[in-house]
Amino acid sequence: MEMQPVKFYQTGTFTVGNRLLDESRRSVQANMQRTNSLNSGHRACQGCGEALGARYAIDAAMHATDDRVIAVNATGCLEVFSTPYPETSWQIPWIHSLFGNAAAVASGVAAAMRVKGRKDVRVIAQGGDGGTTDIGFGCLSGMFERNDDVLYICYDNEAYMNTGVQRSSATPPAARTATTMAVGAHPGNAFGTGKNVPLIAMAHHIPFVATASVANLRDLEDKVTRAMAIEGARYIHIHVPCPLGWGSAPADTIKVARMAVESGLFPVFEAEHGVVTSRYRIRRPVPVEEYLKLQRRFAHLFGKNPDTATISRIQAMADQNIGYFDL
Ligand SMILES: Cc1ncc(C[n+]2csc(CCOP(=O)(O)OP(=O)(O)O)c2C)c(N)n1
Ligand code: SF4
Repeated sequence: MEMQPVKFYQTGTFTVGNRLLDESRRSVQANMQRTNSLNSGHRACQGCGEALGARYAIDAAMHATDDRVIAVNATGCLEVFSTPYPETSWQIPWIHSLFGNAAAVASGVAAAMRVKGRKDVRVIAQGGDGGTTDIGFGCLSGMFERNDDVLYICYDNEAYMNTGVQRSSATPPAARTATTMAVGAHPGNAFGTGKNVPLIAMAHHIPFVATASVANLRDLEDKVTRAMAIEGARYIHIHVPCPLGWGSAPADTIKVARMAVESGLFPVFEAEHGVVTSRYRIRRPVPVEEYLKLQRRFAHLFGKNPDTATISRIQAMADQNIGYFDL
């Protein structure tokens, strides 16, 4: 019988299994020995980007360290949905800090490990954008400035989701939240506010800063894996859509995340010691409109009389990112 080679298309960047690849090149999730660090049974909403990002990030960290990770978790959705006392979905040594001091607690755990001579144990701090860019910012900056041996991961869902979708300093302009209502002359969150924590982290000249998205889980795993091999302060900022707070369909989480990247609104890059060393170049550019339309938090920009002026201002922000980061 004539044999015909069969082409497999499921080994590319956008797939997660990769069982057809050589073992050394497979994703951590394709490995049957993966930790399942954030196990089933937690209470995250359907399509939660934060649960997905955390699962991939911590499994990759465990894989890279031979399962020697201690995680410190700020208050927020990730902590609340995973650990309804006395139960937990975490399969790793894990400690809940306060809302604002995860970085400081992690610095303390890292110091304790140093005193005990346990160089093999690696420490991760993690929290939402509120716990990172707002209330935890002072502790985080101190951790960077002292170059403490901690990887800090921020899961950026662009608002305080756990307490009912209040604005944070990572909430984008024009977005409707419980505290930036879609009313008045300029509905939603104000333009010209907020802060870019990855750039601020770079300004501390720490060894490694990266942004990542649940749209590209291989890239996320790769960045966490490399970060675990570096000594000193490291920061990874992961864009994680929140269907509940953004008003997007749970099934669209990856699509929404990808459009944030492909529109230029969420630049994916990495930096060492304050210098950008690589960036993801946009493959299929999309206008910001396509991204915004998928989310009810921007619904006031559309309808019978679309707010083209505001949409153009958001497009200008994306264009500025594309120019600045050379995307
Ligand atoms: C000092 C203090 N203030 C307020 C709260 C209430 N609180 C708990 S979680 C949270 C919001 C968390 O938002 P974020 O860090 O963005 O994480 P998300 O829930 O969005 O993942 C707030 C305000 C608290 N626990 N402690
Ligand atoms: S509110 Fe958002 S971040 Fe929180 S569990 Fe639901 S989808 Fe995830």
